[in-house]
Amino acid sequence: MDVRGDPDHPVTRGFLCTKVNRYLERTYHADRLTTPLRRVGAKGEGRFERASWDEALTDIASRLQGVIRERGPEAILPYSYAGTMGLVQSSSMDRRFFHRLGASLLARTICASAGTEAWRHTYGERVGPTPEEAENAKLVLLWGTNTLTSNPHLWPALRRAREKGARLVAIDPIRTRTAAQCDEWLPIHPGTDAALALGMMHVILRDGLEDRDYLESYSVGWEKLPARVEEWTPERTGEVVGIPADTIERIAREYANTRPTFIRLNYGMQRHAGGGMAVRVVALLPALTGAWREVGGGATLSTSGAFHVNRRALERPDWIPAGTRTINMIRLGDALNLPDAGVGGPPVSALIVYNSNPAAVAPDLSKVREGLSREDLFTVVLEHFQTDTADYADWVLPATTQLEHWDLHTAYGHLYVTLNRPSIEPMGESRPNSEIFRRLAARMGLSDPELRDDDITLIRQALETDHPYLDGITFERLLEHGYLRLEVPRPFAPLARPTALRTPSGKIQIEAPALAELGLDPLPTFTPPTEARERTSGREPAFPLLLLSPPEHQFLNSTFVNIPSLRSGAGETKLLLHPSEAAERGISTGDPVRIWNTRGDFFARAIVTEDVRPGVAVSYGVRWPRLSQQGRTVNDTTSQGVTDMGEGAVFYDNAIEVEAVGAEGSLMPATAAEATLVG
Ligand SMILES: Nc1nc2c(c(=O)[nH]1)N[C@H]1C(S)=C(S)[C@@H](COP(=O)(O)OP(=O)(O)OC[C@H]3O[C@@H](n4cnc5c(=O)[nH]c(N)nc54)[C@H](O)[C@@H]3O)O[C@H]1N2
Ligand SMILES: Nc1nc2c(c(=O)[nH]1)N[C@H]1C(S)=C(S)[C@@H](COP(=O)(O)OP(=O)(O)OC[C@H]3O[C@@H](n4cnc5c(=O)[nH]c(N)nc54)[C@H](O)[C@@H]3O)O[C@H]1N2
Ligand SMILES: [Mo]
Repeated sequence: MDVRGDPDHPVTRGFLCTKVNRYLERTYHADRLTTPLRRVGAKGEGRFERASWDEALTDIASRLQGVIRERGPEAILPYSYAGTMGLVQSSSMDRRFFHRLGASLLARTICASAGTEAWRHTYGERVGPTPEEAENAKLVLLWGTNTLTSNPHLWPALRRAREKGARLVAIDPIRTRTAAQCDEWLPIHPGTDAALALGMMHVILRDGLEDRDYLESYSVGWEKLPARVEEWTPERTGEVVGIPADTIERIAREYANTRPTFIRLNYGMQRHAGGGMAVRVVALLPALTGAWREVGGGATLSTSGAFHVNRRALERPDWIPAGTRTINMIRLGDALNLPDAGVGGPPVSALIVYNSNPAAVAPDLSKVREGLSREDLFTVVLEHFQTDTADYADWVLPATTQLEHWDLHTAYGHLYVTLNRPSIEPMGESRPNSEIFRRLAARMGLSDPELRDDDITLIRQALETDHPYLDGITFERLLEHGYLRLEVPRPFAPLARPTALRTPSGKIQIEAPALAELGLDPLPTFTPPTEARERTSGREPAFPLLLLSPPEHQFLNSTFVNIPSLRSGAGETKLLLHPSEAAERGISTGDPVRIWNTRGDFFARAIVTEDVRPGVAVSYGVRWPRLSQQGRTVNDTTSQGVTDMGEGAVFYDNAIEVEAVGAEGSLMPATAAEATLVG
């Protein structure tokens, strides 16, 4: 058996990313969970015994019924995110089940909510050029995104653009592998992207390089912009963002004078306190210059707004009891430890985790572990592997992988709907998430027929909609073709002449009055990060370095971290430091270091490099605590703070200090499978 890319696919063109290339190694891994497991040791210890599905479902159903009786249904909290993003296995039967119970709602904010909100206030739904259009661009700004690692299928399009004369510029505090491949690297100070965009707007408006006709026809509030950006001279901007004034001047003029220009903005800038505003201001640049007019011009945060699948039918939000409380997933540490979950109402008494590994991916992990350790918390984890989260479960239930179940996928970088057909039988006794929730619903005596719909029925329901983009996209046609392009115009230039955007004004909102109602500035502005401090500001802060922890090339968030080939590729946890910062602390490449702040600490091996700017430290990846030195990782230092818009995570708004520590053992404990191999 083999896993390969489809050479005819217009976006992937037959190549797979580093991780999915290893999908078989993961699926057939010796550590795959194959039966339900009941905890026999202490929480977190990881000792379990095998049990039957019948025992597991009977016990879980009666425990949940007990919680509902004693505390009410809101004492149950579902916790899920992106383990799989397929609609069936991530947001269908699970939602129906929890909505029918009346469980607490989960605000799924850990990744994209700051940008989503920012875009909603500015442009409405998230659309933009895809790789198929981007190859026409003549200037590409990769703004807070490590394309070669996190979005490699865009890269071939950018290479084709470059062959046709495009210049590629990376705006990133790190010279990532992507920045190293670009024509220019702008080493921006973290959390200051809005300032850079305001500085560029200053130059563009000062020199009369804006597209007046586009602004007048398609936007509101633009006439307030010149006064707003007045103060953002290249000099002032340069001081804030840490880039020379003449570079800002040059980039702004190049941006305004080149056609088409494409900005791929992504998550880097969102993970700071002012992340929403940053996305909004950067995203307005192509409105100012009219870059949206051309094919391949504009900005892409995501294309997910184009997928108008029938989520109402899938998730049944109409079943949610009025007034049900919502818990923000990134505040799990507080939610599990505070008597009213931090939001009012009963304590969380039952936690059901699927498609997520909060004991690794959530911020402020010491709080998360403390909460998961509570003896009066009943925890169920649906998983492929014995993760850190699973170690705290009362029941671990074995789930199927993509190779073993049906699903339907939308996308956030292109416009194709994809059907996922199972190609092998479920491993052992593993079951799809959808099936586990169907069985649990039945065991709890919930009798709605909608709680019995099978996976293919769910796929059909997702596609049942009047939206023209899904016209003619049916299960049968997907069975035949595997994937289908949405019924959108080709080429896709959604904002070339935008006359009916999904914003309150129907236009591009340079001024967004709804933001004022949220206590935010309705006009473009700079919202500084919370923990970032300019070292030049005089007083020496206790935690003078900002720690960035973007995705590792070989891992997918916390997924694949236990796959031997990828583990050896990624190696030990590292900390990248600028030579000036390393010298100040007596740290050399290869030294074991401890990184800490008031929330916690973790260990890494130092790499001294000019690939990061002074004042910044970098540790790639979300690691598994149980496969890390002393069971702690970068997320022991990150905070439960939230962004200005969307209450998103601020993983990179994280001030730390670092010190060399004496020699110690391996920074990389073995997995169970590796331990078995050695003895
Ligand atoms: N290999 C791999 N690919 C992945 C993932 C993975 O874990 N591994 N995760 C997937 C997921 S869930 C997501 S959300 C995406 C994320 O993918 P990206 O959108 O690429 O986001 P990040 O990797 O979080 O950040 C990208 C870059 O932003 C930089 N950055 C940090 N702070 C700032 C800032 O303030 N300003 C600017 N301009 N840049 C900043 C970081 O140094 C980093 O190089 O990737 C997806 N793809
Ligand atoms: N410090 C720091 N922390 C971060 C980030 C960062 O950049 N820095 N990135 C953040 C981002 S962008 C994101 S999206 C989150 C991701 O957070 P999560 O959504 O938790 O992502 P993963 O760790 O990839 O996946 C969680 C688990 O889902 C399981 N899984 C996969 N498929 C299935 C399935 O079909 N059924 C079941 N039951 N389980 C399945 C996998 O085995 C895996 O253990 O992490 C965030 N955390
Ligand atoms: Mo993400």
